[in-house]
Amino acid sequence: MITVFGEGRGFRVVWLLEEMGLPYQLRPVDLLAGVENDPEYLAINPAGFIPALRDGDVTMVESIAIMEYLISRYGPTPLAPPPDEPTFGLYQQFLHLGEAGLACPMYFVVVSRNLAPEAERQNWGARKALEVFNSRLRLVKRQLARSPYLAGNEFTAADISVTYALEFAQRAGGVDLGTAEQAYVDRTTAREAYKRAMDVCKGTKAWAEQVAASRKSRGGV
Ligand SMILES: N[C@@H](CCC(=O)N[C@@H](CS)C(=O)NCC(=O)O)C(=O)O
Repeated sequence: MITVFGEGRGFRVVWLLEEMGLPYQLRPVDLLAGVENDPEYLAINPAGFIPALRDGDVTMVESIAIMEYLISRYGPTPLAPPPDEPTFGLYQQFLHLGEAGLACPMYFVVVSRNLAPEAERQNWGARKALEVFNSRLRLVKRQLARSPYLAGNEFTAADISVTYALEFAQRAGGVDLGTAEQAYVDRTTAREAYKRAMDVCKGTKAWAEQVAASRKSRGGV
């Protein structure tokens, strides 16, 4: 049985597993309660971040690497174009840009905004990270002007990677998406597998609902 440890970016992995119809279980990891209180998880990932994956004798971290592992191990799947397809380059680029160019810099914006001591919230590193996120977002905007999904006409794992990053930025980073990016997120998150993943990732679902409710109460949509 495949085990996914932790939500956060683990949501990407759960969404992919739902898209691929593979059986799995989610083992929660509560970072807010302090990962140091979870020795079982620290034995899986001594660095203490989430997510991790266990599949038989294979244990690994890094959400994008985990997605690539699952696709290679249990594919082929239409979620990943084969290397001889013209869309393969775009697919690879956006699969990785979703983490390296978007979610990773956004993480430092989010922790500065929400977790840093008051006096350290406005800092050069967080501003630079937001600048990096916004510059990489231009590549997403340009691609969405060309095709409905990031690797062309079909939904792929690259869309899982980038959708996660855009929703993370919206919910926790104070980022307002443009019309095309919002329409894209509405399209990708309308998928049944996304909804099933949300039902499995109870912490993510509760957080998303709480952010949506507080936005509504402030007069947003
Ligand atoms: N590049 C990693 C990032 C993992 C990451 O930063 N996860 C966050 C939560 S989504 C975390 O565990 N943060 C706590 C820490 O880094 O100590 C991935 O894509 O899996």
